[in-house]
Amino acid sequence: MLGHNAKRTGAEVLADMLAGYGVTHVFMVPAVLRRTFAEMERRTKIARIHCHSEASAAYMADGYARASGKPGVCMAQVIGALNLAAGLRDAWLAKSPVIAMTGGRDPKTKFRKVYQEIDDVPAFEPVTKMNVTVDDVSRFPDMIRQAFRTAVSGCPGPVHLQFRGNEGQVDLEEAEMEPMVEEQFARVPPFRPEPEAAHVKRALECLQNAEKPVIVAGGGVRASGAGRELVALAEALQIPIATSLNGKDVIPGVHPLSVGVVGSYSRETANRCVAAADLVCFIGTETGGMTTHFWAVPKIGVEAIQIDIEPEALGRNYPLKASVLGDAKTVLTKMLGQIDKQSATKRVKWIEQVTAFRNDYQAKFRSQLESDAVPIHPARICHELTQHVPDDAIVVVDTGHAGMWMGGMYDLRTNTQSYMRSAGHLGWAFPAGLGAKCGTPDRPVVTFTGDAGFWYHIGDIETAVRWKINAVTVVNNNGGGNQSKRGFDRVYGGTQTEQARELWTFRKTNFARIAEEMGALGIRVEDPKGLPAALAQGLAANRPVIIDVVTDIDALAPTAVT
Ligand SMILES: Cc1ncc(C[n+]2csc(CCOP(=O)(O)OP(=O)(O)O)c2C)c(N)n1
Ligand SMILES: [Mg+2]
Repeated sequence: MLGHNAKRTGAEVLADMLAGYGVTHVFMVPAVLRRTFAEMERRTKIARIHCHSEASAAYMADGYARASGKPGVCMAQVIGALNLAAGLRDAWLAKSPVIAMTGGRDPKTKFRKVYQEIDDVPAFEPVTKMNVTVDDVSRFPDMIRQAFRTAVSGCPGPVHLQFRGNEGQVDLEEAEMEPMVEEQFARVPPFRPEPEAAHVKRALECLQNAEKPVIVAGGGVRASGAGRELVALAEALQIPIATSLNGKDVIPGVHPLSVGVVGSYSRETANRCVAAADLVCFIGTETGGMTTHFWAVPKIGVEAIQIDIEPEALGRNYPLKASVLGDAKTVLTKMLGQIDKQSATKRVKWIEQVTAFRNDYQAKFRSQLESDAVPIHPARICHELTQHVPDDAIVVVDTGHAGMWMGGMYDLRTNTQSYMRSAGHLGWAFPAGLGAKCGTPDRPVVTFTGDAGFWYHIGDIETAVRWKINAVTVVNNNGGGNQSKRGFDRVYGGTQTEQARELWTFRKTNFARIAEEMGALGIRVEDPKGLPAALAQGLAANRPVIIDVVTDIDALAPTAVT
């Protein structure tokens, strides 16, 4: 209250509030909010991770958020603001609570061609839930609270605060104000909205009456922490579960009712199961193009029901027989309280068919998964990770081929393992894995990326070494971006010329040696039999580790089955 509070600088208030919300790391390229960084050092234990690009700062904050459930904080001065905005796009697509802070314009000088300055605010509009300017220091307490509240509430997502001054120098000013923290908004989910009883009943009836139902579970189930309830419902009613890429860790892949990831970067078991179903129950998924292979799996017109925390998600792409608005865990718990287990008997045949789909996949892909080929087949890396990643690990995966190989061929073994994937940006995984390790320092983090993906932020090996961020990164190093191979084959009429290969191949590079030069542990693997020992050595190293796996440039991941 004005007149009652001590005078404080914006920097003191911001530092105290970040600490109060439980923020342990912020990710940035200097210089932004300089005084705040000095106050963080004096007043808090927050680690100030200075990285090599604003995009990687945003990806680290995103990885931190997805691993810990707490908002990830990233920052940039005015000239770096759009690099940071670019890095928020993956968080936006994945619905990850990231708080971005930038320096911005001063009303005293704007429109006078200040060095490095443009109006950055509009560029944050498509990638944020809240995009505001903090022009007066007295607004620090309420705007920062609103940023946390917005980032984690409902469907989570990024927010942006632009502070006055190219480096946010408004933090130097003083006002009578108190740091205020609302602990409820320090992590996802702050609320668990209750569904309407009649809607739950109707959806459950649909599930129980179906003979061949399937559940498609997405990132909303993950954000709600509803994996156990989901699996309990599926077991009680004998319903197979497919997931989106974003929801891959809501059920272990080894569970007999798991059919894997459905859609474009998928496993054929899931696509066959979803295509054959007589009822699809979508939970916490936006039913987007990736998860449905552009609405081909399942086809529009299939009988469908949906559970989501966002009203506008319900029925967006598939007309529904029943829709339930609410938190996934709350809805599933209510369903579990009133199920008719007897109804499972009508699904015995369906589960036999689903088991056959599972067995077909294993038989068809075993030779790739267990391949002894040199150069190494990427499927073999997935197989070794399935077997050797620790029970409490977080696996972080890049997009493109990395997303296809791992989405389709890697299996979580336990419900204590986690999986996070790029929502589309090549290069996201390596920094996101570092952020995940900062957010959950007691858990092993294993990142899987292609070499093209790794090149983007390779400089942040040095960041990992400097800050002792001991993640293990496995590089599927085939000397090119070979997901592009099929596309260039097509446009070159079947056979590629040397010039065509210029469009997707690189110089052969030893990433283990580069890692060593930067102070990390580098391990090069050329024979697949060396993979388990390399992983064991990497996981035990207590240092940042790059495992450079030399793979076959001609190996192409299976495409979606429709
Ligand atoms: C920011 C961004 N730019 C471009 C792409 C398109 N893209 C997808 S995969 C890929 C190549 C991937 O190469 P690599 O990481 O080496 O994996 P590989 O296909 O060789 O296994 C490209 C360029 C993308 N997904 N994101
Ligand atoms: Mg590659």
